[in-house]
Amino acid sequence: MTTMLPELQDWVDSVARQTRPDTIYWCSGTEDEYQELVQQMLGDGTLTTLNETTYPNCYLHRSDPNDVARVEHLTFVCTESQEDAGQNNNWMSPADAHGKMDALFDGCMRGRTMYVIPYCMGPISSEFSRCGVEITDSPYVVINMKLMTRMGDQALKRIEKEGTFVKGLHSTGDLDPERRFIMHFPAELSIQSFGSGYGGNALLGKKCHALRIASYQARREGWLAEHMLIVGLESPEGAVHYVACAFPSACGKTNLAMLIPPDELHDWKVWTLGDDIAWLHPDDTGKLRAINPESGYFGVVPGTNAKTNKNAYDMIRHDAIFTNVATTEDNEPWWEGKQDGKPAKDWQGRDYDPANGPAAHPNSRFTVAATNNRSYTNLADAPEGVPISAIVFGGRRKHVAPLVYEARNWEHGVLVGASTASETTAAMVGEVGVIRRDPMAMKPFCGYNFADYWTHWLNFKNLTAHLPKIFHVNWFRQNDGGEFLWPGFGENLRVLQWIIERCEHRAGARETAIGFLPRPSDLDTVGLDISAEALETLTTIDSRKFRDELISLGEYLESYGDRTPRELLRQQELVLDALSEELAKAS
Ligand code: GTP
Ligand code: SPV
Ligand code: MN
Repeated sequence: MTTMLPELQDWVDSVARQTRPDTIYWCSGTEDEYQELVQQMLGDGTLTTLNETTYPNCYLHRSDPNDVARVEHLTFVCTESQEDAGQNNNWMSPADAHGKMDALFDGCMRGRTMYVIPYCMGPISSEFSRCGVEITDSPYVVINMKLMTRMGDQALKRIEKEGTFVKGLHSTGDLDPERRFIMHFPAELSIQSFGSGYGGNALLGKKCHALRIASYQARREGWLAEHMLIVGLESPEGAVHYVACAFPSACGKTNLAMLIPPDELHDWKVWTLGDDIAWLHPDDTGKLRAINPESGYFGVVPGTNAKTNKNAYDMIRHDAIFTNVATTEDNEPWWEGKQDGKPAKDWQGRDYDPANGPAAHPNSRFTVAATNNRSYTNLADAPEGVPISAIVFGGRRKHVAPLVYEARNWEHGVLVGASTASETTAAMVGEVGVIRRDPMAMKPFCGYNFADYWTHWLNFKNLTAHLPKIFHVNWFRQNDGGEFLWPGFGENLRVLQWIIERCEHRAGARETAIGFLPRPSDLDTVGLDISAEALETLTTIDSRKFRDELISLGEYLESYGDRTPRELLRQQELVLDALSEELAKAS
């Protein structure tokens, strides 16, 4: 096949001249194509079948043991000026990066098939959607893109009509971590990824396009591309709200997006619109509307069970791809926290031995189409998206951060977002459990200077009349014994309920130096198994510790130099002064 769009045809031809594949294959996105690729990969061992009775149409992929997570240290934003990429990104000049990548791509697809994947991020007919074409030599990438994006003929038609698309070039190369780079060229709307076949490194529609490139475009065009889930909630009284939440990788987005109400709140309805990325646009009526650019989930497997997340547990029982999980004697997938069965082979295919560490890799993942999820709503396909009532930031914090608090106003909320910090997780290569700053959960994903990004956020004050309220949550507070104080998962609806009632001006709160916190009595805790002491800890702040946080936040914001918006520093000073006053009063 070919295309009528000369720019696309020329690019495909030039990539083929450079990479020298044996064959070029244009993906149509049909079910037959998916099945043919699966059969081919079962033949060469890239995939294996799982138990066909209990896990129909489910396959296991074991990635190279050196290639199991995103590689932030090898991910670059290549703008002409280093300042435009900002200290939040690794930077390389476009010329140097092209030189390096050209050498790596030279002849790298010899003996392989080159797949051309036209895809659309967002509903095909939405004005908010953006298209791309990924060229890859990995059939595993093709089948993942099929589940995760609107891919194939429909997307190609839109691309040919529009004439613009993001160019993503990917090769697994030889999987040598020394020859692995994920390069972004925002000004060229292009991405080049070499040497990894894993997740966000290789499925270029996801983090590379829908966050890094899209955030850069969004700044120019007046919208936001964010690392946020989108969830719809209907109260027993029939009020419907949509909430967008930004938590860092492996900090609970997928779980919150498909939560099941606890028994006491069974009259609530919950729908999943997205579990990882939201594109937010101001509409004509002054509201912020969100679409999910993806159409599937690439979710963390460990911890998923019938109690924590029954929707996810059930949705991965059929038509799913598993990457790096363990398997049982019966050839079912197995992972830590599954609470059913036991591992026979670990994620590397070795006989399971606890001495080798967890049976499933901590960043093992499932890939499924969004329609597999019982709480899927076809609003996820609505071209106009949904209006957002509240934006929620959060992180994984053992200490300091309370269960929930509300920012005073938009500008303060931007500070709250910028202050987000979290313990690192297995979603990226590196040490786990170290607290790092992760403003708006976008540290690994913002395609430009964070200081300019905060300015852009603050500007929405002038763009949109009815801005969402902004909140901060923490499900991960621990006691001295290392146990979670908050039960989390479905019970998080109790916090969302307070958030929604705040938006409706119905719920009570206590005003503090950092914003509004619920008193224990402001939360619906009927039937909740939690001690009064734990609840008290979760809903109070230690002003001294918070003051230390604010001081360190100030230093962090200042480290971005002149580009840091004055308004953000002013907000930081306001909170710091209020905390100092509180401490003075107390002493
Ligand atoms: P990415 O896909 O990497 O962006 O991650 P995510 O933000 O979607 O995180 P996910 O929902 O997959 O959760 C990651 C881990 O956190 C899983 O092991 C979950 O079981 C656990 N988790 C999620 N929600 C909660 C919660 O409310 N409380 C506790 N204690 N753990 C949670
Ligand atoms: C994340 O790390 O935030 C993910 C997984 O959602 S990946 O697609 O690998 O980026
Ligand atoms: Mn994510």
